[in-house]
Order: sequence, then structure tokens, then C-alpha cells
Amino acid sequence: MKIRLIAFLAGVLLVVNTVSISAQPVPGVDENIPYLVTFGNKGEYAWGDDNFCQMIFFAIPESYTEPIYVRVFDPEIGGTLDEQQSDWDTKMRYEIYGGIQSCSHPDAKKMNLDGDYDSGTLLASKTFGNDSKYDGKWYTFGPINPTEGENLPREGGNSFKILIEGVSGDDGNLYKLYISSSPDENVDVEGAFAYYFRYKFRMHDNRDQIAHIYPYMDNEIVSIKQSNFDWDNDGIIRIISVNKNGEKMAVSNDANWVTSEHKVTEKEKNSSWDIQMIKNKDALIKSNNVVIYLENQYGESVKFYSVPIGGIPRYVYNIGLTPKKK
Ligand SMILES: [Ca+2]
Ligand SMILES: [Ca+2]
Ligand SMILES: [Ca+2]
Repeated sequence: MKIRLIAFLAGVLLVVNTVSISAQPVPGVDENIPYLVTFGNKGEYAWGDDNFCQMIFFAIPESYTEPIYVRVFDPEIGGTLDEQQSDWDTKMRYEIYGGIQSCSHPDAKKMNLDGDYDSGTLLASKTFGNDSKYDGKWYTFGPINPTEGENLPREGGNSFKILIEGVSGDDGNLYKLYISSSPDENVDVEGAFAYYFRYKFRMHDNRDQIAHIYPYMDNEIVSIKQSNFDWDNDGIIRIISVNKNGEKMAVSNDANWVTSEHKVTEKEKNSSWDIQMIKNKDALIKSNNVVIYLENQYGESVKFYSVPIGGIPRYVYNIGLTPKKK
């Protein structure tokens, strides 16, 4: 009886989650990823960016009608943070798109650079180089009227696409984003969230830090093929979910792609996986830039949210009480 009661309580704890879609930094707080990375288009693939382009999407609830702003930290390429290759000679263009097809176009979701990845209506654009004025500072795009987004109720409302592209040079740009209701500071837009289909980022140097990403398993996904690039054998990548207690993904080494396939169970549908990137404890791997994306059984891109939907996933305890042994 006592065991039954404990099992019941454990079950209750599992359904209590912390739904909190109220923060719009990218990378998200729960991701524990310090910066996004994009290189100039003359960069070497071996430095950890496979196509010198990053695309981040965000959705604003239809009920929200105030102006919004996209803020970028350290948008320039030079000085602090950034990854220098000989001279600072990189230029990077930031663009914000709304309107029809900006977010729903398959080439945008796939980041198909030979296709219409830059679909939609261009709302704002600026190109940065080595400019100390913006070094270690925030730059603000906007105001943007939420109704200028692509209206996608199923995706969470009025949606926008931020495109960051290296247009010259070979240096690495580190930066982060914030979707804000204020032009001067980072203030959450209530109910808004950021999402993406392919993520390019810098890992922490500290070996004790664990990075997370949260792909969402909708109810049509039965299997996942994950691909990652240039992981530099920096430890392990594993899946935590209601049914997975650390299922390992294949990991790449220097400048190569690897893939692995993973089944999606019924219980995992309509929830996020917690993909954990646990650094190698035996080697100090610094300045590690990584690319990762997931596809479903039809080869379609799978969406990640910068905040986990339904809270951070926990695996189901095996027969109630103790975590499953590996
Ligand atoms: Ca800088
Ligand atoms: Ca350079
Ligand atoms: Ca930068």
C-alpha cells in the first residue's frame, strides 16, 4: 500500500510542470547555451558553421497588438566575444521578415539556401562589420507591428523570421537575440516565443555546463533522424523524455556530419524532448561551435522551442520508484 501511495505521488509530480512561455531570449534560459554563432561566408566549415546562415523564428499571440522589437547583443564582428581569423573583415546582414510565406515556406524551414529561404516581406535590415560602437552592446530593430507577421494561428500567432547571414569575410560572429516589448531594454512580450529548425551555437568552455535543446514531437512524428556537425567529440548528446532515460545520439568529430535515428513513442507525442549536450570531462574543448537539426520520418524539419513546451521533460520512472539503470 505504501509503495502504491509513493508511486501515485510520483505520478502526480510528473504531471505538475512549469509552463512558462514568458521569456524570449535566444538562446533561451533553459538551453544554457551562451551564444549563437554565424561565420562570414569565406569561413572554413571546420570552424563549425556549415552554411554561414542562421534562421530564428518567433510567434506573437494574436491578442498582442503593441509594437515589438528584436534586440541583438554584440551584433558586430570584432572586439569582445567574436572569433577572429586573421583580420576582422567580416560583414553580417540581419534581416527580419514577415508577411505571407515568410515562416511557412518549406525552403525557410529547411534553410534551403538555393531556394526561397528568404521568403516573405522584408521589414528591417542592417549589416554590421567590425564596429566598436556596437561591441558588447545591444542593437534594436523595430518598432514592428505584430500584424506585419505571417498569421499562423497553429504556430502561435503572428510569426516572423530573423535571418542572419555572413555576406563577406571569414570571422565568427557570436551574438544573442531578445524579442522585446521595449526598444531600450529586454522586456518579455507576453505569450510570445521563439522557435527554430536548425541551430548553430557556441558551447560553454566550462566542462561542468550542460546545454539543452528542446525539439517538439507533434502527434504525427513516429521517428526522428538527427544530424549534428562539428561537435569535436565534446562528450555525449543524449535524450531525456517521458520515455527516454538518456538514449544516446551519434556525435560528430571535427567538421563532419553524423546522423542517428530515434523512435518516438506514443507518450512522447505532443511533448518536447530534452536533448542534453554533456561536455567531455577528460579534455578541455574550447570555443566549440556546433550545428544540429532533426527531421521526421518524411524528411521534414522538426521544430525546436527556445523554451520547452510543457516544462522541462522528465523521464518516466521505471516501475514507479527508481530511475532506470543505464
Ligand atoms: Ca564583439
Ligand atoms: Ca578575417
Ligand atoms: Ca558579435
